[in-house]
Amino acid sequence: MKHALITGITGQDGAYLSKLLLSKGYKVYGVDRRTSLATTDRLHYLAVVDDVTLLDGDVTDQGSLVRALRTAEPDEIYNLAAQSFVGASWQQPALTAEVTGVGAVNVLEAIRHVNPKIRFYQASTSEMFGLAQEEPQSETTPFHPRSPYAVSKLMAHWMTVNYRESFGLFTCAGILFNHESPIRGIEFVTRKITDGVARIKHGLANELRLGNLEAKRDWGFAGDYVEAMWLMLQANEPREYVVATGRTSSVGDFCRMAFAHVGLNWRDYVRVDQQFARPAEVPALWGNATRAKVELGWEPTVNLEELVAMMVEADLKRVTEERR
Ligand code: NDP
Ligand code: GDR
Repeated sequence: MKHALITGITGQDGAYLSKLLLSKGYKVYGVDRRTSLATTDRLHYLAVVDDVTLLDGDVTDQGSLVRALRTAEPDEIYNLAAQSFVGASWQQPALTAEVTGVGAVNVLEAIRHVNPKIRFYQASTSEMFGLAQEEPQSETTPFHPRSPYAVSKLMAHWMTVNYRESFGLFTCAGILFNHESPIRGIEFVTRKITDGVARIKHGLANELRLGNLEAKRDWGFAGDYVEAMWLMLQANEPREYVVATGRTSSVGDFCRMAFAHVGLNWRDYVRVDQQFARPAEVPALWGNATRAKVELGWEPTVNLEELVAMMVEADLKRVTEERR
């Protein structure tokens, strides 16, 4: 039986990846940091909480990682832990660098010392393209990060490549474009919109305040994207891969589709509020996932219309249950 260790197991992707790996017969361990409230809601939502083993640890605490590796004896490690909210990274840049950047180095160092045969996946991001130098973006597009988050991820990305080149470790980096689901964090724009739509539909709110409506993103479904992570670690050679749908839409487009799903016109409810604008914006991202499709046989299965419907329906259900 293969063993996998996931940092960031309590996040959106950690929950979907746990479900995928369990379905493939893995023994799944997760690094779980100490918090004053439980963080296992997403593992409950996908009904995997009883099937994974949580180990106390934090990616900023090297000793805890070494202990986790010794306990789990993983064949594969997926480093998903991060301060992942771009907006917060300007308020807490040093913490973001420590968790999102140095955290990856700590995991790589633990692998180097405990067992260099462990295969490693790094959660890199399309945010590294930032002020994109070409359209669409692929593995060869130059990087231009625009936030402390993206700069931290770029450091982790190059460390991932460097540990392969320096020590021969099997390290892969997935440059994943935005991916969403009903368990996306509420602060990210898609979930904020679908939650807002559900509240407005149920009469609990009468407007939705957003920042830049013109920003464009290539949005996919998280369940599809964790499949790509796993495929990368099964390949013969470690590489970098872009994972994206190949379609880009604006925040305004997402609003239009989400409100239309419940028969409302988004322009009647959405208000622009500069509070949600960013000091430096990433205006447009659009991915070219040809390498992942050709080399890994990866394909997205959920399109944007289906994703919007899935998320709005889940939030309508949640709000209905909250009101009971
Ligand atoms: P989430 O924000 O939902 O999850 C982040 C996870 O990291 C949580 O489990 C969180 O734990 C954990 N974490 C935070 N700080 C630490 C720490 N110091 N030590 C250990 N764990 C920590 O992110 P997603 O699931 O959306 O994303 C997964 C990864 O992929 C992240 O690295 C993200 O930056 C990256 N990514 C995401 C994309 C997306 O569109 N979703 C696209 C490209 C990259 P807790 O529950 O305790 O807060
Ligand atoms: P992003 O996701 O920054 O792309 O990072 P987010 O959903 O936060 O923003 C997407 C775009 O929407 C614009 N926007 C708003 N964003 C938020 N959060 N709230 C608003 O009210 C709002 N109004 C407009 C933003 O300005 C931006 O242009 C996500 C994270 O998951 C990262 O961890 C990951 O690396 C990238 O996706 C790929």
